[in-house]
Amino acid sequence: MIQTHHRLWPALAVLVLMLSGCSDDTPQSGQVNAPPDPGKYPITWRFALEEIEGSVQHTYAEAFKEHIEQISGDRIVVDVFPYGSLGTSTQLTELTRNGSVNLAFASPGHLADKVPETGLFNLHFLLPEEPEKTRDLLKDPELISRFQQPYRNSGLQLLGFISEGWMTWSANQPLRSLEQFQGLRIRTMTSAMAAEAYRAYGAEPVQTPYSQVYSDLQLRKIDGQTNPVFAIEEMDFHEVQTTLTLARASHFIASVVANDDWYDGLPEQERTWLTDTIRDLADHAWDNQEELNQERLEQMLEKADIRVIRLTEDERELFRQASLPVRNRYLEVTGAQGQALLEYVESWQQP
Ligand code: 6CS
Repeated sequence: MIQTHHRLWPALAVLVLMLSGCSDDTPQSGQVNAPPDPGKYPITWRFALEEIEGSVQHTYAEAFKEHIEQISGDRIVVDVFPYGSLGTSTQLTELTRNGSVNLAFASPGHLADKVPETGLFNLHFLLPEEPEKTRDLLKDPELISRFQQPYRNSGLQLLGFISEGWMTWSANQPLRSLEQFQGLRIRTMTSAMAAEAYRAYGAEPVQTPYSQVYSDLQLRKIDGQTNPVFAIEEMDFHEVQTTLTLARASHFIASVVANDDWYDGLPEQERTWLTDTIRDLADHAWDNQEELNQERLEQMLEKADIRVIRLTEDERELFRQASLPVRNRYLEVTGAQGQALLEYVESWQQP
């Protein structure tokens, strides 16, 4: 398992995709907004993932593929590229921006350096406490519409947000208090905002790509990391960590994005297939992450000598207070647009 996570990306595959743009044996979707031409089908949509097979993103992409192929009567064929076949999250965003892939997952933990407003999802204790409210917020058309322009500024069309579950803190010690965070070398996703959230607790964040985390833990270059339970299990981090702290401080949020020119050029029928599919999969995505996280926690407890700690409400409150100044940092980076987004999301916390 480890070797597959840590082998070098096939740089050639990235190069071939970049040079070939979207062309392959099947024609790609039209660049002009014209009625669908029956002669041009089937066409292929490329969908790149930040996670390996069996993950939340992979399960989502497989459901997306099945749904699109079914409603389009196989006119659209979806090629799914799991993590490891094309590149790191940041590279996948680049491949989407330049049109080498049509669709991708882009997590704010990495994306916030490119689309600063998405740093919002790296803030702790911001989303509603009740899971159902967070599920509804992520589907909220108003929220998605408010994020459209920031994504557009980076050549991306935002299609939707999904939660992949609570971020869990893993380390070789419990992380119950701010004292236990002092000087902790914790790996975070690569954006500055992802790191800021943990610097506020006194940690020394180390921003690295996903593929590097296992070996950095194994070599003790870092002391801990943070990810949803399903990811900790499938990336084998439990082999090199002794303790999981369930803090419920933040969710792992991912966005589904498309290349903006490709999206604009889609014939109306194809765009409808796409947007209907994203809408229809929203609840499936939520249920799937809940199931997968629960199942993987049980599996991990069976096979690994790992301790699980759940923070009390009093312990959580101390972290919540320590996290609040990071919101000012977010506002410094995003200005009035960020402020409006922050206020909008905060308004969802009201009972
Ligand atoms: O920690 C990361 O970098 C990654 N974690 C998950 C669960 N998905 C993608 C992301 O790149």
